[in-house]
Amino acid sequence: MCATCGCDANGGATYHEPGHHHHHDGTSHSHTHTKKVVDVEKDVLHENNLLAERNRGYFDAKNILALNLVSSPGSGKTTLLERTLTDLKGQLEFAVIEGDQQTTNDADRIHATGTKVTQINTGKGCHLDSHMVMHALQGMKPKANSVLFIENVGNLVCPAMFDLGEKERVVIISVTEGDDKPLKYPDMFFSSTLCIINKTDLLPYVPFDMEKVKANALKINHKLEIIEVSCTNGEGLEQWYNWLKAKVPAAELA
Ligand SMILES: Nc1nc2c(ncn2[C@@H]2O[C@H](COP(=O)(O)OP(=O)(O)O)[C@@H](O)[C@H]2O)c(=O)[nH]1
Ligand SMILES: [Mg+2]
Repeated sequence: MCATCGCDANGGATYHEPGHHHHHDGTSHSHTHTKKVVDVEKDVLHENNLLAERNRGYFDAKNILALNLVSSPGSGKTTLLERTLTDLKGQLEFAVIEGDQQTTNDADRIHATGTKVTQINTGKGCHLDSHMVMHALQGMKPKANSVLFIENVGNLVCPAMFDLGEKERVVIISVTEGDDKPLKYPDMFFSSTLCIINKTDLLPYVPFDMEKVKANALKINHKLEIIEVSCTNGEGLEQWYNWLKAKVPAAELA
């Protein structure tokens, strides 16, 4: 349960039972609940958005390409970063902020690649927010003209609402998660500019319709770019690296 964004409250939620059609009567009871939650959410998000703009100004001034990596737990965010940081070493300057509820496991994995990394533990929090990122930046001072990856807490819901000041949001799903995820978690796919579909090496073993997941994702966000990769066998990674390099101003490429 999330202690910071109020996502355990039922405001705005609708309930569906298969085979049953509900008629909402709009009683004052349900209205009161909805109003309360929306107000709280507005305050939290307003403060977050102000600090996100501050972070964005910092990134712009230092010409830092900040990317917010979002996904469910285990889709391969850290593995993708490990591959990327290793394969592009010497070509681009990198820094990483790792978000997890507990442990420094991911930061340790990134550190092993020789990349500057800061771990943020959110405790009971289910997402990173712009305030946490601001503090991490103050400590780590990423270099000008670098690429900053921010690996968010594994969760396809709450991180969608929290702008961190990033330039782009990259959503990662893996083929073991099912091809209906874009429809179930539309906010995440709507707010991202790139969708990476990982673990294509497992396609022979799982029922996952690649064309269907793409159609579902594009139904939510018709501008979404999609790249299929396998971090295990390296398939498709070149396309991801090209996408990344194209986002960095040409003069900064080594
Ligand atoms: N088969 C396969 N496994 C992968 C791939 N990428 C990551 N994994 C595995 O998926 C698990 C979760 O990866 P991790 O990077 O920790 O995911 P995160 O929670 O999103 O950071 C690990 O056991 C990885 O080795 C892939 O392309 N193919
Ligand atoms: Mg991770």
